[in-house]
Amino acid sequence: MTNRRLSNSTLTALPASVAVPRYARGGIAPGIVHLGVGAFHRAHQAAYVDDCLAAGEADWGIVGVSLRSPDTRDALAPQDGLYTLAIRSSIGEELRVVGSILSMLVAPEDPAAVLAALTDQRTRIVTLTITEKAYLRAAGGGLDSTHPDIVHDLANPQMPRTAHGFLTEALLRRRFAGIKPFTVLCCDNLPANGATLHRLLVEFAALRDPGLAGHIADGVAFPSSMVDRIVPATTDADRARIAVELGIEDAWPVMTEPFCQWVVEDDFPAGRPVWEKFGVTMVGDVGPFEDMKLRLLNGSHSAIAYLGLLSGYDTVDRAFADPAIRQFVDGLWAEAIPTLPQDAGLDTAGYTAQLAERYSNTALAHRTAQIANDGSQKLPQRIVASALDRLSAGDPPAHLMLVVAAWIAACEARGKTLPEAHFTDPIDTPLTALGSRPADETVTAIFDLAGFAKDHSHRMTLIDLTAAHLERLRRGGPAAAFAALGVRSEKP
Ligand code: CS2
Repeated sequence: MTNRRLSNSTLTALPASVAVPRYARGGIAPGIVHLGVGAFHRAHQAAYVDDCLAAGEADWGIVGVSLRSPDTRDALAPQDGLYTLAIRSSIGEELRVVGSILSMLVAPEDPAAVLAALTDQRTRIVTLTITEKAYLRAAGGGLDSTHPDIVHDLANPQMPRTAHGFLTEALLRRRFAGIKPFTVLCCDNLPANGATLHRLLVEFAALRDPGLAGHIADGVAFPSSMVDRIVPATTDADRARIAVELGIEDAWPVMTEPFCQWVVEDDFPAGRPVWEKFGVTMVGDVGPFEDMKLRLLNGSHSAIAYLGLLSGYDTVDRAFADPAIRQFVDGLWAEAIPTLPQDAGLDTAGYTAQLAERYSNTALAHRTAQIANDGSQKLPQRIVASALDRLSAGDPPAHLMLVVAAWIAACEARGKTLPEAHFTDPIDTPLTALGSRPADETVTAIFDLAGFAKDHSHRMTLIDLTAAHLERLRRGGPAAAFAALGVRSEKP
C-alpha cells in the first residue's frame, strides 16, 4: 500500500472515476460552525454544503468542532480536511472527495479557539450533530442542571465543555460586540429538535443571567430539521479498500447509502446557503417529517437492532432478511403509522416501502450493535411516544413495547450471549447495578432510571406490557415473544 495521503496536492492524482471538489478551496470563507464532526455530518450536511460551494456560494465553508475526541481532527488535518465519501449500494460503490470542511478544532484542547470561531462575524449558522445524550435533558425534557458538565460550564463560562456552554457564551460575546446572533440548526434525531435545543439553551442561560436568557429566547432562531442518511461506522477493511481504489491513503473515509434527505424549517435571519437548489427541502413546519422519520425509520431501526442482536444477527440487512423480524417490523409500522399527523400529506406506504429497500442494502453492513447504543436516550422519541399516543387513542401498543423489552433483554445479554460492552448506554452503571430481578421489577426500575413515560397516566400499562414481553424473551428468546404477537418464527 502507498504512503501518499489524500490532500489538496494529491487530488489531481486520483483516478478519473473519483469525483473531487471542482472549486478553489483556498477562496472559500467559513460561514458555518458545526459541532460534532462525526461520520454522519461528513456523509450528510458536509456533502450538501460541498455542492453549494461548487456552485459558487463561496462563503459557507465549514469549521468543524469535535466536542470530545481529537480522532477526526487527527485524521483530517494532514489531509487538508478532505475525505472520501463512499456511496454504497448492492450494485456498486461511487466515490466522492468532499472539500467543505475547511478546518477542525477539538474543544477540550482549545475551548478559546472554538469560542473565537463561534464569535467570528462570518459565522452565521451553527449546526449540531452531537447525539441524543449530549443534550443533557432531564426525564421531564428540561435541562439536567445537576449534570456535572452543566455544573462545570456554569462555573467556568470561558472554558465550556458542553454545546450549551459554548453556544451561550458565544451568543453573549456576540451581543456585547454588536454582532448579530447566528442561527442554531439542530440536526440530531430529537422531536422538534430546534425547539428542544432552544428550550435547553434558554434554561441554561437563565442559570447564568436572566437578560441573556431573554436574548436567546427572543433574538435567536432555532429552526428544526429532519436529517436522514444511513452511515455505518467505517472499518479497517473499508480503509484498505478505499486506499486501493484511490491509489493513495485516506485515514478516515465515510461509508454511506445512496439515499439522502434533509428537511429544514426556513428561518435563517442571518442568511443561509441556497440549499433548496441542491436537494434540501425547505419548509415552514418540519414536525410531520420528523415524526415520520423518528417513529418509522429510527423506531424500526432500534427494533431490528435489539431483536437482531437477540437472534444472532450482526447487521441490519441480515436481521431484516429474517422473515419473522420482517413481519414484526410490518406490525410495528402498522402500530406507529396511525400516530402520525393524518392531515400532512405523508406518504407512509411509499416511505416504509423505501425503508424496506434501504434496510436490504447488503453493501452497507450496518451493524446492529452500532444502532443499539444509547437506547435509554433514543427509545422515548422512537417508541414510547408512539405507544403513549396509541393508548390515548384506545389502541394497544403490543409490537412497540416489545422493542423496549428487547432493549432490556439485549442489555441483560451483554457479557453472556453477547460480548461485554457490545454496545453502551449512559445509564449502564445503574442498569448493571440492578442485578437480576423478576421482569416486572426490572422493567419498573428501568422506566424510572430512563424516565420513560414519567408522570404519564399510561405508565403502568406500558410497564405491564413490557414486563410480559421481557418474561417471554427471557424464557424463550425472540421466538417466544413473536409467538405471543402471532408472528411466525422458524427458530425453536
Ligand atoms: C440509527 C440512526 O444509530 C441509530 O440509532 O437509527 O443513526 C439512523 O441510521 C439515522 O438516523 C438515519 O438517518
